[in-house]
Amino acid sequence: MFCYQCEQTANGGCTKIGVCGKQPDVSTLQDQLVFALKGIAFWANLAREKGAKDQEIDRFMLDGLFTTVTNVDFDAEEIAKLVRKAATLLDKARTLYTTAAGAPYTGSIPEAALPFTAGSTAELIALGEKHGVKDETIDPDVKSVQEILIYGMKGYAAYAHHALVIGLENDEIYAYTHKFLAATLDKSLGLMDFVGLAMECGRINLVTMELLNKANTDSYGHPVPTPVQLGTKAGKAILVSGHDLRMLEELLKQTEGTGVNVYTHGEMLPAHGYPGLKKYSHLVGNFGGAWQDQAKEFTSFPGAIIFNTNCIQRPAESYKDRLFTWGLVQWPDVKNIAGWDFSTVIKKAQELPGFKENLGQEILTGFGHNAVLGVADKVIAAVKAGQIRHFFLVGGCDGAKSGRNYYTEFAEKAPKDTVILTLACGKYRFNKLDFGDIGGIPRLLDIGQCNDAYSAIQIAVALAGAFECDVNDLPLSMILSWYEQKAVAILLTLLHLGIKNIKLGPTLPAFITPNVLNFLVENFNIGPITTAEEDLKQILG
Ligand code: FS2
Ligand code: SF4
Repeated sequence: MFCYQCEQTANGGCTKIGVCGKQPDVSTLQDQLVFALKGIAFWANLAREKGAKDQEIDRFMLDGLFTTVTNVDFDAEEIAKLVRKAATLLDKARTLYTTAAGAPYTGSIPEAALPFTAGSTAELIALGEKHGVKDETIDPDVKSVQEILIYGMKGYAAYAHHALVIGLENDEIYAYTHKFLAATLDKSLGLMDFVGLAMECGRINLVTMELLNKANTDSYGHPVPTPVQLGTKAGKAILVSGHDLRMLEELLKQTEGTGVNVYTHGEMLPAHGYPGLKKYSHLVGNFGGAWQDQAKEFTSFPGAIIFNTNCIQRPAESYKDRLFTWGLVQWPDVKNIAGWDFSTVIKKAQELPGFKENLGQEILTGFGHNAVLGVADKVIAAVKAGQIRHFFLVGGCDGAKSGRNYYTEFAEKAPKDTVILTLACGKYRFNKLDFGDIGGIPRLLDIGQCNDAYSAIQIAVALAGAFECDVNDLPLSMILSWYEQKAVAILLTLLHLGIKNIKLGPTLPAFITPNVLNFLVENFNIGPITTAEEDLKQILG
């Protein structure tokens, strides 16, 4: 196996087993799945040029890409099923093209687009071994940007999947997904072609985050500032981890009146801010911290636990029998709920002891763009009066590395006349600290999940409009932390929008070569984080 797609990768690439827990068979099957997706895209892209498309093929691209995101699917047999389906859809896509064109394709067909035998899992693993991420026939810088493109696609595929679960999809996302993946098979394309495609991928991620924002806010209303209980309410309990709001809503409906309370975990925390979800009085609080602490924290959760998206880790034996996954999330020997019937999860929660009443601290969430821009006059007046000197967007993923203490220190050391906007699970590094307020405006504003980067962009654009300046000239700095591929997608969006001077940590991606890094530094002045003191000094001058 070789995988270097996430921040915690071992010494430039995981080769024996993933630091995430991914086994070599899983990694190799994921390689074969991505290889087959490229082949499907080759035909689907050509078919679209002839005016033909297919919903099953389009939607499968999202499933396939999202499945290979870090901490989503660890079950070899489940990934093998997807590879078999990919083999069928490869044939379907080829037929789609041939029918639309009225004749078979006469150009040269890349290996990925040729039919393959959907055999046993062992046979699929053997195929995957030939189609790994490492490819020494490709120039390393081209390969680097190709991987950036693919990881960005994996990121937006997750967001497009959440939107589709609510019922919204956008054909432009599918068209570009085929175009991007097909491009990775085109040997005539050079470095700057892939740089252009990566920037375009950032645009498609923006389109996708906007779609997801529409899906979420049309269904549940715009988030409003909401206190979230971090202690426990007496009663039976289910913990929901992940990003998918629709799944949480269904569970809330099915637990209503059963005496089972529902808690959020990790990236589900911002769900409390949505009027359509907070109306359920048995959505009682948030349990635990960021994803990487789950094995330690879930042991003491006396109820059922369900993951609806990443980030699942190897479950400890102490809670494995009360753990469930939903949708694309899979762990071997952990029960997966494939549809919308959560009765097994609810039954499990009812058999378990549940919590005693032990209320604790409350923290605020729900500062999406609608809420923040609702008090824009107050914010702008505070900036003009010199009460707010600077805004920091301290956002992104959390992870286990000790270097991530930087983000806690940065937030703690940010001067009292600065406001911190945050999003995604990196906020758990500082969201229980008391930052106070500036004239009634809280100094820490939780915008939401990682996909709510869309909201952060809306806020930045509105502020730039109010101050009649470019976003890059605002008193706003982006201090980002990355872990998995959604962060890559968001970074590409920010670069597509021309955002400069981003500070990125805790370490730079292993898949970025020195030349590609130089390109990013020269064109976007993106740089690694240093120390909280140094970076604050440099930003605030
Ligand atoms: Fe955190 Fe994991 Fe949100 Fe990432 S809970 S690292 O999926 O997308 O963020
Ligand atoms: Fe390693 Fe990350 Fe790949 Fe897991 S996803 S195998 S930790 S690089």
